[in-house]
Amino acid sequence: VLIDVKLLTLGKVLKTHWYYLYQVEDNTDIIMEGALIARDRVGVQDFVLLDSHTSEAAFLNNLRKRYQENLIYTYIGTLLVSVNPYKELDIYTVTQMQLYRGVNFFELPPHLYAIADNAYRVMCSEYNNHFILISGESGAGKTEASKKILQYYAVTCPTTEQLQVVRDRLLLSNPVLEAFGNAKTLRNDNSSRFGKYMDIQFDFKGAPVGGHILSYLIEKSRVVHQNHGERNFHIFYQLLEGGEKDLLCWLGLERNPQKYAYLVQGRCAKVFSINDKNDWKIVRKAFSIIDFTEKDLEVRKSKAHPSDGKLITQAVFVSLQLLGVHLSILQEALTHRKIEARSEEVLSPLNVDLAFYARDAVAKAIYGRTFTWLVNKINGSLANKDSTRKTVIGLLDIYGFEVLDTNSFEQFCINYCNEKLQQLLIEMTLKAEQEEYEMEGIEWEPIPYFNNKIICDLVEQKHKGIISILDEECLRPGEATDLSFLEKLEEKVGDHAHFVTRKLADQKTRKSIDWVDFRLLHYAGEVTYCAVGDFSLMVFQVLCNSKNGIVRDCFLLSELDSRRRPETVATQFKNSLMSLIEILMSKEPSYIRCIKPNENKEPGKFDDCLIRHQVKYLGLMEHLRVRRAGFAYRRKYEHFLRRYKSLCPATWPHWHGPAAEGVERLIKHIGYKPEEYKLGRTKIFIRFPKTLFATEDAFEIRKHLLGMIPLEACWRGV
Ligand code: AD9
Ligand code: MG
Repeated sequence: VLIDVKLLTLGKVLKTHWYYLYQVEDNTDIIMEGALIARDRVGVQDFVLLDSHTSEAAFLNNLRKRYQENLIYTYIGTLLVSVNPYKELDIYTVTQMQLYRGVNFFELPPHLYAIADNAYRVMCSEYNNHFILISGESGAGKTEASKKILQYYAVTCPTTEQLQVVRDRLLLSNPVLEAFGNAKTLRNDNSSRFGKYMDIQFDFKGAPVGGHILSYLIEKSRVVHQNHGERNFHIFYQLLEGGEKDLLCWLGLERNPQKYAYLVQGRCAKVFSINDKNDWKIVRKAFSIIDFTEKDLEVRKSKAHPSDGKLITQAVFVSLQLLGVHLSILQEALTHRKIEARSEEVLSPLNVDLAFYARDAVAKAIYGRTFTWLVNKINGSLANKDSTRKTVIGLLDIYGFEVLDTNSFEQFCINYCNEKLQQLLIEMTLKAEQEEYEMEGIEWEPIPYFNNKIICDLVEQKHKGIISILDEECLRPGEATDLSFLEKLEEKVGDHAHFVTRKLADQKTRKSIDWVDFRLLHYAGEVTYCAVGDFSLMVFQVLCNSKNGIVRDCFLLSELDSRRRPETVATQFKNSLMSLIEILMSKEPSYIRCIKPNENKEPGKFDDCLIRHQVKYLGLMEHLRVRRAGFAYRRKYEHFLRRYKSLCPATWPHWHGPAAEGVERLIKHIGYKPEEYKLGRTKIFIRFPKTLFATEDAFEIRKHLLGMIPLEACWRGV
């Protein structure tokens, strides 16, 4: 008997969901139907609960429904999928943070805070280390997510007055690193052009007491070249717009960015969404809190050495002063190269193009090393000096997979990095899954998945991989060319399934084309790389002898000795990635996969094609299949019983025996069939999402009928 249509009683939580709830005297069936209608409208909060088979279409449907209701987060088990809303949502308030604090993972709608809180609580109770890997393509929302997690910890973790300094420094390290390491690109107005791994250290009380940042390969080429519609790093424009008059004068700079060729190649010095002047103020403030001294900020000008009364431009004069080097030495280094001939070093002059190239190389080297210096400086201020044991949560926010029109060495590194992280994720999730079944004594049939190790090997294998081949070529200065590099690649990895050179594609016209690229069939798609490289290591010496302390710190004399047989940038990067993976492997993982909804940075627009591609390459379907092939859900007996005990008279309101027995009684009462579940040593494993789904529904209704919750609080988690 229908007695009332209760739409008016729906509370805030349900406002966005168009529920048709009929309050029917004791007829729970109809209430459940109401919930199903709602589910139809807003999708399920965990893909594992999708009723239909795990098709890509069903997956996308669910994502789209939720996105249109501003529900940007959805789980696949414990992995969080996030779709960039491109608008401010009211879900990051302090009230929201408090809501998620200390609450069981599945009890509230999916959120970054649930992931953050879960890692934190496990860390505190099990005293182990964690990391949160945030991945996704450029503009998908990784950096925003990592900042929000940091804020969550800053607000919700216990702290003391003394520790507030640490907290402020952790938070303010972001604007500084973003000023120097982020830039406007076509894909993202605030694109991170470096990889970042940040450990937040906690003491035994769970208070954040320090931090450490590792940075990966900053995109130096941006310093001297920007594509159309892109900018150089933010800091340059901030300085010109916001820098105090005295400072600019002292640096010999004019306010107008149009004066500087390095800043205006993309023809968009001014960006609508960016307030450079304001950002400069934030960065200045951050500098003072992060403990930069006045000396660091305003290094005394060293004396310039314009030798022989030569006429030089103002720009050269100021550069010499700031770099603290002699004109003649710098000039020589920029316009000559050293050639080793019969164990003698001979200077040979460069032509104009090569000299420009050398100048750009200096600019890039200085910027890259200053960035590293900056990170070290920040680390100094975040360091916790007391030696008591700490646990950490690491946040990994790395540049996303990138396919540009022209893909150079930097894209090669970025994509290789994504390939490695994808592998880590596959291995760790599958491994964890299998280990868990084993530990719990549950039978488990491994499911097939594409292991991208084959691509990682193609890049990194000793002697045979692309990086090794590159290294070999770099050891033959003068002889090696882009073409010889490609020929070597062709010879050594030409028949690899994931490698194609242009030669194969353009066999007939080979003579008439610039044969300078090769293609890799990445996990995420095919990318053509241009093999024009820069392997030069000049000018280092000059900068080691600078009179400017920071420049000297950046170019250490001691490095010169080891430069005889230098490690190439590629090898350095490979090694730094290897140690990153090692760091991560030793910790408990949580994953956030970010998705970019459209190419126009537009709120509310869900571009099916673009999103399908990401779902594919992020491996989300595989992840879901792995989750579903085994058991969709597993819960510790204690947790399962605590949540559902009201569904069985034997366990309600109290169960005094062992939790495992309680669960057995409970599921017998609610009618689980043998094929629906398995009982492990400490957990119950539920095979089908539907089973848990029905239990959840029954639970909500039961809670309402028991008068424990008002109707409007039902299905808040749907
Ligand atoms: V890149 O690989 O560094 O180029 P990210 O880091 O994945 O990229 P970012 O976090 O910078 O992307 O997000 C891009 C923009 O999307 C931000 O500047 C915001 O304007 C917008 N964004 C991202 N996440 C959110 C969010 N949760 N709420 C509102 C968001 N806006
Ligand atoms: Mg970013």
